[in-house]
Amino acid sequence: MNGIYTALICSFDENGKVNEKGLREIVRHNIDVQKVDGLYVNGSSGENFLMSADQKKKVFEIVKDEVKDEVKLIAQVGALDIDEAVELAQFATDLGYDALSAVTPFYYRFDFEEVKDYYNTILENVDNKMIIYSIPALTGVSMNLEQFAELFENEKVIGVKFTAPDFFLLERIRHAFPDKLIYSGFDEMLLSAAVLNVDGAIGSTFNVNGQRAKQIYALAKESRIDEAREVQKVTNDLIAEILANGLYQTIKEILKAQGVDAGYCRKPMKRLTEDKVENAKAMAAKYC
Ligand code: HMN
Repeated sequence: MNGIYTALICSFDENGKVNEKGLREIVRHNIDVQKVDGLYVNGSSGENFLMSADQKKKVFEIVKDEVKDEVKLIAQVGALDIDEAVELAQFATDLGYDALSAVTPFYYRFDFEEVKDYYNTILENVDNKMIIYSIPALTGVSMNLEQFAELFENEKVIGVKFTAPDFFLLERIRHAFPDKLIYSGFDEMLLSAAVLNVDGAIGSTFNVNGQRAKQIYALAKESRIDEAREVQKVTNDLIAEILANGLYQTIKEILKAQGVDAGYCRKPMKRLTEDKVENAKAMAAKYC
């Protein structure tokens, strides 16, 4: 399960419906052009929290059907409705997804006992492995080393997608849990995380910059840090432009400029203005 995983974006039509043809093209682009090791499906970048349960299932089905066993697949099933999370976990497991992931439950400021119970409840009901999805900036849920240790006591919890700029905590988790999988979640910090010996990374910008992410990761593993820093520099030039222009919309426009039918984002995410679409085309020409 090591390596570079794209946090897959999803193609929606003008009315917010899943565009199956476009989604298949995005999957193919990631496998054939970006050559990533796996896909993280229905994460933040897939607009998971803007979709109905039926739409999420449709995405799981289409992606698995397109991928077959070409690359590894992780299904993000976290939902505030715990019954839905269990149902999605069972659904993705039956489809053959290699592992599950679930965002920490958010919005109601759950205490740690509640967070732990959420993961254990999902895992009691499904025969699959779990990667904790920790993204404090969006969920407001921060966990310390002892709390990660408690979650890791469940043998089915095999790792964490660590999307935080806290390299002290990342190093402590790596040191304490050499056998758990740690995936770096911020693409702009990939090199720093790779130096701390993470097992891989999961990121949105890999949809358009996966090849460079693979280079950074491989160079860091070979301790070729100066070369890795050069690739991270170009990567961060691109990421800075993407973030300034609108994250997911710009990734979609960059893909469209390369002939991939990446569609639109779901409301309330807004459309890019014409100027910003032109900016994205320029990024495609310059970086892709
Ligand atoms: C997902 O769940 O879709 C991703 O794994 C999330 C991932 O960590 C991304 N975070 C967000 O989009 C909030 C990053 O790839 C991020 O987009 C990138 O580092 C740019 O800041």
